[in-house]
Amino acid sequence: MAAAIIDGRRIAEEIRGELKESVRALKAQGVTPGLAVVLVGDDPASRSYVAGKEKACAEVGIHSFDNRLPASATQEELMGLVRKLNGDDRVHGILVQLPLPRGLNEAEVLLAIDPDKDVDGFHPINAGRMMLGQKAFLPCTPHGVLQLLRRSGVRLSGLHVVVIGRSNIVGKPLANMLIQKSELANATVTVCHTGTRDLAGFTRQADVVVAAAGRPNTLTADMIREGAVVIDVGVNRVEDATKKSGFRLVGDVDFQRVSEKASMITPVPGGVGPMTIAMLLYNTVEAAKTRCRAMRGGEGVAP
Ligand code: BQF
Repeated sequence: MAAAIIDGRRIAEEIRGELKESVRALKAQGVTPGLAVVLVGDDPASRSYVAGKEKACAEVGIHSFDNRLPASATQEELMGLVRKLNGDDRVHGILVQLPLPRGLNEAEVLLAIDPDKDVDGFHPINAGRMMLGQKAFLPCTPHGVLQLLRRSGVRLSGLHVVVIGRSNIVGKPLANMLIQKSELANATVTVCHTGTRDLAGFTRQADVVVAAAGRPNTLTADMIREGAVVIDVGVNRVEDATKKSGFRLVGDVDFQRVSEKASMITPVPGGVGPMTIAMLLYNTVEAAKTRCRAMRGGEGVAP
């Protein structure tokens, strides 16, 4: 089977179009959604991700506040900045670009972000709410994967999804979201990782495989069932002398071969990556809506 390519750029654009409408409505009520972006240090990949996020904000009408600290910044400086942003009423969402430079305590920084401004969904409060099926900011990449599947017509209910990877940012939250008894999910989930014996034995039983291992060629054609749906979350830079940048992006999947056997597959670039950014914008707009409602009396004392 030659797989249909799931076009993440197109679906992300569709979502940005929906968000533009919401932003218009918010602005009409006097609220401009604001996202504070915090970049510490000068890692080239992080700079490029931040640039992409700020550009996407501008496109839908979200005001982005750019905050940069040198790699030499102390934990206290960073904590001070986060606290300042927590108290800034123009800021509805706070994004601290990860990974932080060596020596900075990521967990402590994420814990300092106001959970109601935690648009990355990494605060333990949001992780807990999500796991309990309560309203929460959902981590952007896993939420992007769910939206990509839904908008491609894949109904997950009852399907067997094999997730490869158990990171706090992708694998763990995605597995939790997939098992929720909800419209988007209700799947049967297997989580595989570097400690899994006979990975192929699991992936061959999957209706949907999500590769989020962070290593090229983790998923090869012999490892999937004919007609499986394959989602590639990997974003790996590999050297490529023919590129101006000196590298190209590849996923975790052997795209060439796997796409001959799968029924649907996401490319890299242009698959999950653009959806990650779209869901960040979505969370920021949701944060602004919540504050807009609070201003309009939702939090007032009963008459
Ligand atoms: C695309 C990320 C690892 C570590 C920290 C579009 C992105 C990537 C690819 C992007 C990522 C990966 C981000 C494409 C944000 C996804 O066209 O394929 C967008 O910007 N991402 C990040 O902020 O931090 C990371 C991966």
